[in-house]
Amino acid sequence: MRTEKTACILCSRNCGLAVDIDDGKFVRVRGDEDHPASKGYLCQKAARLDYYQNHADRLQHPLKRQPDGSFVQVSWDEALTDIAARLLAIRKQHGGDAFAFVGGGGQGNHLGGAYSRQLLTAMKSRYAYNALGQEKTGDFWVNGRLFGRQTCHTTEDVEHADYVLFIGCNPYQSHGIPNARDTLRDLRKDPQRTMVVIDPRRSETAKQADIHLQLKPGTDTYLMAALLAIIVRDGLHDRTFLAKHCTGFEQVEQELLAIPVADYVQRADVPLADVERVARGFATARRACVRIDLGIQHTLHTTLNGYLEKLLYLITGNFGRQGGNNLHAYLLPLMGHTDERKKRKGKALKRTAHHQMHPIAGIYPPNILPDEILHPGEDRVRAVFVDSANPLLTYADTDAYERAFQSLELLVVVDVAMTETARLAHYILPAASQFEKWEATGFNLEFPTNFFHLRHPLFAPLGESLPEPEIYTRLLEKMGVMPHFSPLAWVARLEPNLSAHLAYLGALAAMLASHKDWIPYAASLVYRTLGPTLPDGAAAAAPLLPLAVQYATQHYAAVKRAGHEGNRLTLGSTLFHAILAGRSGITLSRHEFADTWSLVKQPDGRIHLAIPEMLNELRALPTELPPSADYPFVLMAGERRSYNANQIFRDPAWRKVDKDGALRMHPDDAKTLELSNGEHALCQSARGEIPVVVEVDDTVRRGMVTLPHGYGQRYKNSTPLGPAVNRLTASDHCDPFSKTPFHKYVPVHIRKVAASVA
Ligand SMILES: Nc1nc2c(c(=O)[nH]1)N[C@H]1C(S)=C(S)[C@@H](COP(=O)(O)OP(=O)(O)OC[C@H]3O[C@@H](n4cnc5c(=O)[nH]c(N)nc54)[C@H](O)[C@@H]3O)O[C@H]1N2
Ligand SMILES: Nc1nc2c(c(=O)[nH]1)N[C@H]1C(S)=C(S)[C@@H](COP(=O)(O)OP(=O)(O)OC[C@H]3O[C@@H](n4cnc5c(=O)[nH]c(N)nc54)[C@H](O)[C@@H]3O)O[C@H]1N2
Ligand code: SF4
Ligand SMILES: [Mo]
Repeated sequence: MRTEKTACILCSRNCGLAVDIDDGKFVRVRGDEDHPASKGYLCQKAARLDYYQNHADRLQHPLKRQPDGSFVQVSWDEALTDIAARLLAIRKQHGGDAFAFVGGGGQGNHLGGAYSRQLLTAMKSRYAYNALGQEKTGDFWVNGRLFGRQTCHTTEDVEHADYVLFIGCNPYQSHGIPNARDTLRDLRKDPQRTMVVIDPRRSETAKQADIHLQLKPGTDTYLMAALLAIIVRDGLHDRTFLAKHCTGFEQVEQELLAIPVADYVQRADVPLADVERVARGFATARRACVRIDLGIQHTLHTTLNGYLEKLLYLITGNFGRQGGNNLHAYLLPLMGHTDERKKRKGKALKRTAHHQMHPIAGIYPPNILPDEILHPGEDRVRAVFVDSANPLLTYADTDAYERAFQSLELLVVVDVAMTETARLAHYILPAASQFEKWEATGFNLEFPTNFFHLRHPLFAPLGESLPEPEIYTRLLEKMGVMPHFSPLAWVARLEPNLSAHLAYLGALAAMLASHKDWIPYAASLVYRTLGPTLPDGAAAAAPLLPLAVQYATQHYAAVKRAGHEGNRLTLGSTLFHAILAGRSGITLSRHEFADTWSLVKQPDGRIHLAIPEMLNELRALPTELPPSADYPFVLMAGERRSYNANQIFRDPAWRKVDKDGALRMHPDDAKTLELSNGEHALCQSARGEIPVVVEVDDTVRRGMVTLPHGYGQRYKNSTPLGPAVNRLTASDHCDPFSKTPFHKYVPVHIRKVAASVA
């Protein structure tokens, strides 16, 4: 038995862990007091991590599908040689647009993404689809217009705010803010601070709130517009801030003053007096911030909601200061910048063949992929790589995904487990688990202090499984896109110290300057050259050297403030060494609040408040349609609860409670349908039907029902365990602009059935 430091991989907080391990198993999981961000915090899910590491669906060998649908074990060499040949043939015959890459990282694994991304360049394709394209791209698009780049991402200083608006998020269960339960408790206990929750369910977070606005599902747009309208009507906006830091306020003000406050509040079905109180309290608080999540991103008017939410903290001047919302720096970039109005290198942005959809932040939305594969045009997508994602359960419209993936000429899945998606693949490539390789995430989204945690392997890779850096580098070598000699071979003789790294970086820059075609493959090049010289087999971490140098250059003073030593030349290498050595994670940088302004990327350094597309949508807001008679309930298809964690666990034994993933329903509705706890029902949408078990629960609004996210796996090839919610969701039920799904607003019909029928 030994104790090791690592981090939790179940949500974006990646809390630091101290784990006792023995014989390939997690024996005990505790919070790591030495982790600079989580400081010993964890939630109940982390204790169950062994169910990720050890279970019956783990993949051990590359598998190739046979014509009869069964899989046979093949060697890595055979698999990668054939995949490379088939990819090259597809590229030659149909061009790069025939290829799409799906996924590339989950809640704990983004290091592999630096490597897998290279495959898109090798295929001459731009089609990167991932989960961010089904939740956050509307938000990224708004950031691009307000702050100048879609990479300008905001964070919220809930810990220091006097007034916090939680809109459509449930941090008690889903986290997303530092040490969520402690932070919420501190907020609740302090009589000087106010916590407001806007949520149609009396969520675990709402139960702790000073004010809960239990609005009708899907009406946040009206409620936020009303809050903003009250603020400008009553002159509570921050004129000094707006004049100094923003442009376009007059246009926004004009639109807001035209909003029929009482009417909008009525649509949201919350008391007007409470809304007035919140508007005033928020706008006059000394320090206030807004935290949002899927409750407004997975529902009607997604992109507009993102705009209104940001206006709340911007027009009140709660930006660029403690306790407000702020921009932050990145070490590993999670997204790019792709402004659909601008031409890139003389060419307009790549639009998809069928939907003519442009990328946002470099990402295409999963809702359109089935159509891009299934449409009859010559320019359809024919080959797909899926990595660290299980679209057959997690993307909207399972039926469409099944048909689309079954029609592909080549589907390759890279995963640690035999998933629903993998079962449709031509090749399944086994990845080493996140505790069997060097890993890290780009969820370093903090400000003013930011952190990074490079995790080291705790166990040997299972069977023949390999880390993604090795899988993709080998594949690129097979495809012949990497240099077939090692131009930096001399680095192997160097000790991994500061001066060697400076010499290496110089040589790398010189080499890439004369071989520009190798630049897109820099991750694998650095992995193959610098990688083997790094201590403890940390080759996969090699691309962090150039990234650390870039970070130290851009945030020099902040990196120094975090205690890293060096000068303009050496600071990046020192930072890289600290990352390699820091088993509990490290503090990357300490910014000052005023630095937020250096992160704003508009040429004039100001925030551009008026976004014409959004103001047009705001002006033309329709009266919401009541749920139809055929589908009288609004289903929240994908709720975060105490025992769900995306698709990271497959063995249902990990759940201590809620084994069925029950449908929550208000007692009055249950009474009308003559349903009681534990009884069976069919939940039917216009798209599909699934069996559910009912849980009568007065925390949901009447007319609303909820099902959890993260169920429906076919563990050991069983029938689906719990609700496979995306059987109910439709590809075209999404935001017209960003194409992100309306998972929190799925009209359904509920019918009681006997257990035998279910
Ligand atoms: N336990 C657990 N935690 C997780 C995950 C997990 O699977 N399990 N997944 C992680 C991931 S990938 C993500 S993206 C985050 C998501 O984290 P959250 O967005 O916080 O989680 P959800 O439960 O999906 O939705 C949040 C809240 O939105 C409310 N809601 C539903 N409809 C509406 C509406 O119309 N308006 C408003 N205002 N609210 C509405 C719900 O009642 C719910 O309380 O969670 C992360 N954390
Ligand atoms: N209806 C509905 N659908 C939803 C949601 C909802 O609320 N409602 N939520 C959405 C949200 S916000 C998200 S983020 C997505 C998440 O859905 P996905 O993006 O599909 O990601 P995950 O569920 O995190 O898991 C993906 C896969 O990664 C595999 N994996 C784990 N570790 C590794 C590794 O080290 N390497 C490799 N190669 N694979 C690994 C797991 O086995 C799993 O199969 O689901 C979305 N789908
Ligand atoms: S699930 Fe999230 S909050 Fe809970 S221990 Fe893991 S990383 Fe921390
Ligand atoms: Mo997510």
